[in-house]
Amino acid sequence: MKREDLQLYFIMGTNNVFHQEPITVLEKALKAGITMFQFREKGPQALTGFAYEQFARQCQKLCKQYNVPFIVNDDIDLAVRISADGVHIGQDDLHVAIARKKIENMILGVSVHSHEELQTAIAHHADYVGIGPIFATTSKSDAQPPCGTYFLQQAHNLHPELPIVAIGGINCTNAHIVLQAGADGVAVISAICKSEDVEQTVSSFTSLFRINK
Ligand code: 3NM
Repeated sequence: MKREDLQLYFIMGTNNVFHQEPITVLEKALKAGITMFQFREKGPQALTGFAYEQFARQCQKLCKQYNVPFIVNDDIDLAVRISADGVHIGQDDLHVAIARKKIENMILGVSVHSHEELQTAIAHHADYVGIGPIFATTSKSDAQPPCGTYFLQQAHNLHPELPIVAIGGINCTNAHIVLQAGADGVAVISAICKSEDVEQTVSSFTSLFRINK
């Protein structure tokens, strides 16, 4: 994984999209320049069974066309079965050490909220960590309270070699704050899923990288 891959990390499941086909949103976002994609099919009306895997494969195929890494949230078995590029796990999911063993050399991303979790992720060779929610979010029902940029900044200063993506309530207007605090990129759901002009939104994010880095 290149750390630039984290610059604009789009996360989506069918639950996050309202007025368009989810796959259309993904295609627009890929065309406009997202750098990584996470398949996160969760929540009350989430797809299950065959439809779930079929949708994952559809998203994966599109990502391949645009040469963008395809990451699966939580579901390590699915990731291995369909040969995804990687897996992202939270602290409630499979323990980092077990995940690393199961996925071998695939990309491993881990959400961390404390120095202890950060150390564990590093010890088990996470390829990147996610830190959040930086700002308030409505996209994750069990999200912790917003944590601001303090921990992000500390994590970056202590481990400058570790790729970090910031998440939670990030949009085109506040993204510069997390980039200045040391994040390599931003992970977003609603900023893109709820955008009326996905291409324009993606371009606004990507232009930040030309200014900030
Ligand atoms: N994980 P939005 S916050 C999936 O803090 C997720 O670990 C978070 O969605 C964490 O960009 C979050 O719409 C939701 O705020 C991000």
